[in-house]
Amino acid sequence: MSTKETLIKSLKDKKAKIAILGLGYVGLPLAVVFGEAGFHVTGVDPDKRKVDSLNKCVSYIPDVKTEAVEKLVKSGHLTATTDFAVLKEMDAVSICVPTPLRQTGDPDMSFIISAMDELAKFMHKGMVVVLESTTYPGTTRELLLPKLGTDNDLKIGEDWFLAFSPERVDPGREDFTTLNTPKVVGGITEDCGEVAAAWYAGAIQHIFTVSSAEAAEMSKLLENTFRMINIGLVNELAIMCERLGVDVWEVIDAAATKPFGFMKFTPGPGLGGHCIPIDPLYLSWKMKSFNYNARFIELASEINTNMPRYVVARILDAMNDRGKALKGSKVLVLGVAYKPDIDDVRESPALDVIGLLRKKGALVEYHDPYIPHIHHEHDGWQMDTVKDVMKSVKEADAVVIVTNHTVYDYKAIIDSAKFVFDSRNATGKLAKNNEKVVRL
Ligand code: SAJ
Repeated sequence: MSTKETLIKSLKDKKAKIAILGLGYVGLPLAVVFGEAGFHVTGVDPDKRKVDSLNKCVSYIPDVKTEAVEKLVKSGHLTATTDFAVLKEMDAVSICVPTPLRQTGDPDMSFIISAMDELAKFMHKGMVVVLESTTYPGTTRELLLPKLGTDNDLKIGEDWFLAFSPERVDPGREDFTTLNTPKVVGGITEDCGEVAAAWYAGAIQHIFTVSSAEAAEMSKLLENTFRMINIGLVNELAIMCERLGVDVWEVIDAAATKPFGFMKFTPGPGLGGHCIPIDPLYLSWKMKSFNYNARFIELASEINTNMPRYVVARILDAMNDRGKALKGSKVLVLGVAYKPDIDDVRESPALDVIGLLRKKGALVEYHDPYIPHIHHEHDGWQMDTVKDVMKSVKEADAVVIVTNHTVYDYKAIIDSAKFVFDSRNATGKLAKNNEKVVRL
């Protein structure tokens, strides 16, 4: 049997040893899905706290139940280590490390490069490697292929196999998980795609194979660029509707009654999270090397990035209309996580809104049941959440809803507040003909 046939057989028999590099919100769910499918999985992460937690049968990712980890660790289907040397025993390796942006807006490939440099030391014949981290098209072929294969005298598609398969984890979502979300797989060669698909099909319910790693890389960027651009569209619609004196929320609800050919997005104070505001910029960055300017991405990014400033300008106008200067006023910001009902503040527009309000001289406090403390790295300020939200609502000159957590009682907030600016339409019908409430 060829190396490929032997590897596919060991994958189908679940005898192949699996490693997941990076045990975060993507890697840990993937490790559990492979473990529960019957594979023996070794999680590798430089963060000793993560490794120790898992080996003590405790999950640190909300989407992964501790009971699931405990069962796999006790049955021997899941172990964790900080020692990359285990990779020399592995047959299949999935790389799930972060791909943030640098301050300059360029891709930060340092996590992929350090994982790749470690893996390169332990590459051997008969391995399949899959990159899951969202990145610019070409990364798998241009970066991983030479470093992992060529430098180790391993012939791609014969001695070893390399593919890209984008992660589609949506933190907090329960209906679609790693197990049942269709998984796109694209290989450096056709044989690479076949081996990677055979591996993933052993654990994940639906596999969609594309003809190349680049097609798989690009499909992920389309998914998230689609979202970013449509959010930019409705944000600009909010600005236009305000000029026209039209209620943007009513307009969107009306358009959303169309049962086909429309997908509802809602305006807000800006774009947060570690996917949507960042992934599309990997594509526009790559296109610059082809002397191509990805105008849709640049424009949407400009609109979305400007939304915190637009929100503060609207607050300032609304308070002026009520004879109140923003300077010296007490402003309470409700919700700072990047989206409702989660505890993640990465790239949250709330930090920009608070920073701009402070620059206008407002006395700003915040409340968020999920985020006890925030700090603005660039401007250097930090603060703790207020403890008694309704007391702070009563004392504030203005309450600004930035993240519409479902835990808030918006009717009670409106009743107790002097003035509410609602950037998320959290107040909905309560805002209708209510002098106390202004919506984006
Ligand atoms: N946002 C809006 N208006 C919208 C939708 C979102 O302003 O109509 C804002 C959110 O408040 C947030 C940001 O955009 O600040 C991102 O929101 P998101 O719903 O896209 O949430 P994420 O960042 O958790 O996106 C993830 C993505 N998952 C992956 O990239 C693997 C995305 O592809 C998913 O579609 C999305 O979850 C989801 O389905 O909610």
